[in-house]
Amino acid sequence: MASRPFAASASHVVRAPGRVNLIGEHIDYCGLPVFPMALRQSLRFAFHPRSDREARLVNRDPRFAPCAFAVNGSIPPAPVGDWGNYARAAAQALAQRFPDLRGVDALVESDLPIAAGLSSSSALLVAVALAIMHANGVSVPSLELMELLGKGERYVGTAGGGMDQAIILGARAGCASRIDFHPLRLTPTAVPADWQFIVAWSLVHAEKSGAAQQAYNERTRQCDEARRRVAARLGRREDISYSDLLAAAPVEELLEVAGERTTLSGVLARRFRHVVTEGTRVPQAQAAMAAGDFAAFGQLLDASHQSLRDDYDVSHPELDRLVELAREAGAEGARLTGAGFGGSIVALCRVERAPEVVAALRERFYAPRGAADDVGRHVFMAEPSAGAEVIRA
Ligand code: NG1
Repeated sequence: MASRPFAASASHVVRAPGRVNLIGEHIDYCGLPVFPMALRQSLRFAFHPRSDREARLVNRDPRFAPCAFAVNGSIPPAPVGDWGNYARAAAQALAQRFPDLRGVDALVESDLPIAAGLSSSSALLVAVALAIMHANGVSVPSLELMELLGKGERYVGTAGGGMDQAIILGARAGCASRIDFHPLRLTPTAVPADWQFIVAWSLVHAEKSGAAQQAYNERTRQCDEARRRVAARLGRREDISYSDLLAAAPVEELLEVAGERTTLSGVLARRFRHVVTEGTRVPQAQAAMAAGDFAAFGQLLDASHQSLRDDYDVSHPELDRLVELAREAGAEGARLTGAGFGGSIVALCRVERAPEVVAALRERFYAPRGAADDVGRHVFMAEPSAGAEVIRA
């Protein structure tokens, strides 16, 4: 008997958005606040419950082969880089909390660019978790679920912070959200109607399950080491957090101590400087948005990019070029967004100025690289959107 097309038999669909981080880059794993928003672009996960433990996922994108595994508390991973590991990560995290979960059959489709620094992988992880919970009639309070999935994603080998899972689950339409950690808290701020954030892809894939993973994890270790050494030099407890360090001493004093050769090597001092300066930019950016202070927000974006490029070494010449061109075309500020090493930039301009900025990027960045015809896919207006939800198919 011919089986019905899957989309027709799915009972529910999870919509899980991507995200663009406006500011607060590479500091979520240091426990410092970040300021992202969710995008309209999203992953859709059509599913129906199975009666056994199997999870079977088919992706409409032919680059991703079907994936199947049994939902339990210890799921063997597929080889590094396999997309299905994000699904396994979600299933394992939930199964460790709820025994005897049934699986789902699912069809995945997405209009989120892959490896572009916009969290397509965390969107999949969140979608799988919401689908499995729905299929089993179980729930986890929202903040707890964000934390559970933030830790759960480490299954794939990246020592990530919790920003992506938190914003994908907790975003509010029309707003960016400041996310604080320990304890986790989301504070939405309305994006002013005449501000336009533009996202532009550098054409360089930033595969965080590939080469960039090592570089990413190395940054997390360096931040930890720098924090411990500065704490020791200040006579503080070794396990003091970055937020407590920032509350204990003015940034200038922290930077002075970190800059002493006996405290930190050159590289660690630069990593430390990025973390503490970025940590102070986030509340300033949130206040600037709340006050509608466009120029101040733009300056903070520029300062963040410089710090990520010069102190944190996570930029790429193509990201730097895009930032430069966006600024020359009239953007008020621009920076790389997400983990870097490729991926995308985010630029801020007035709504009416956006077409000019896009036209300039097309002519000066994409055309010389033979990608002018695809500008519609590579550049888009970021619309602050709501978090993930389960809807009836
Ligand atoms: P992306 O851009 O999705 O690779 C990663 C981390 C975030 C955060 C940013 C840098 C994961 C799932 N995501 O995001 O937690 O550290 O880099 O700010 O590890």
